[in-house]
Amino acid sequence: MEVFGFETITQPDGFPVPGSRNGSLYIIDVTDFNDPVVHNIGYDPSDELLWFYHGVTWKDVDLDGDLDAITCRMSRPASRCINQWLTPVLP
Ligand SMILES: [Ca+2]
Repeated sequence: MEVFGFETITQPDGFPVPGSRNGSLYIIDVTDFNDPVVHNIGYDPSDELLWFYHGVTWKDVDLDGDLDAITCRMSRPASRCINQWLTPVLP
């Protein structure tokens, strides 16, 4: 509610096991529990690495008054783990 003005669930997705797929970071609008709307805010079509997201902390990083998503993501096969800062913009 605090970030988007309506009820949401934040869902980090993916895990680096054989046969797994690319993960992402999803915002799920649960205003209507019978018709949830899923928004993918972690997907970058230009990125060729497979990323897996492991958690989210909401913090206003740039001090603009809006909470930003800080997440840790890991890639496969490079096995890099980095912190990422996302400004969530829903379509
Ligand atoms: Ca901000």
